[in-house]
Amino acid sequence: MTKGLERVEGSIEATDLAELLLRDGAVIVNDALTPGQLAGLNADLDDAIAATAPGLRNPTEDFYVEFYGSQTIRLDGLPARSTTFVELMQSRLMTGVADILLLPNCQDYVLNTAQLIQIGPGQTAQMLHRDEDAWKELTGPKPLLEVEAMFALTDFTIENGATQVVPGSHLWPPEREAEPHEIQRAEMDAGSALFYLGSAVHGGGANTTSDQWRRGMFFGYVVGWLRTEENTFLTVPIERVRDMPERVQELLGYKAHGGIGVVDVGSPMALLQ
Ligand SMILES: O=C(O)CCC(=O)C(=O)O
Ligand SMILES: [Fe+2]
Repeated sequence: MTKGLERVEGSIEATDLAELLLRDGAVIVNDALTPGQLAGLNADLDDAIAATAPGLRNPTEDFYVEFYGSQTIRLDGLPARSTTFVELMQSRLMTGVADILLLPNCQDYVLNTAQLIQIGPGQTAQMLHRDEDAWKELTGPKPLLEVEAMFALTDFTIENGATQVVPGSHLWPPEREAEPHEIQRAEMDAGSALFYLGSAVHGGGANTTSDQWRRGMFFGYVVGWLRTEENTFLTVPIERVRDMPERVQELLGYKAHGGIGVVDVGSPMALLQ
């Protein structure tokens, strides 16, 4: 039987939300943003969105051109772009569920990525995926790595690309694919959010309108050990790296690993040219 997508109010306790996430893998939280936070995020990001063309600028692999969408505007670096985003990083529900679900698996968690995702008219549906597949080399039993939320900054509708999500799929074996009837859509009003686990199957929806943009902002926390021992991006100034051999630049982490280690959702090598 098809499993529906649970909806709760923004006043829910983090412990209850974490329990629902463990049960379903994904839950809609109504009014996850205050009206001030919704307006703040949109205002902080409006100019950058207006100045950004759809599609990737420096894709790390051809695969990501299609995966991230040629009719979709994506922006990262959100902590530097939006003071409202910085406030949200400490929001009760995000830190609450991350404390409960990730701290058993790490000393502390870190921001994995935050992206403004504005799906434009004509964008086809994104391939369904699990965000934790970014680390697909980790096979076999693994702890939960990531908790995330997609915040609707405009209303999310079936027509404009509301996120596709498969409740219960976080418990599936990695090879199981969703049947069409198992896919739910995260229709929600601006200010609401889809909370989900990195192990839950989901993807952006198709935008079949001719004139609407679906604006969403998602961010996730991952276990803090998913990184290198030395933080060479801070110990070695980028001006010095520019003068180093290309192979050394790659070895210092400026070569993305598929979708990991990206800047502007693309290759950091572009910063060295
Ligand atoms: O835009 C969406 O609704 C989901 C996007 C997504 O899942 C992703 O880019 O990983
Ligand atoms: Fe995703």
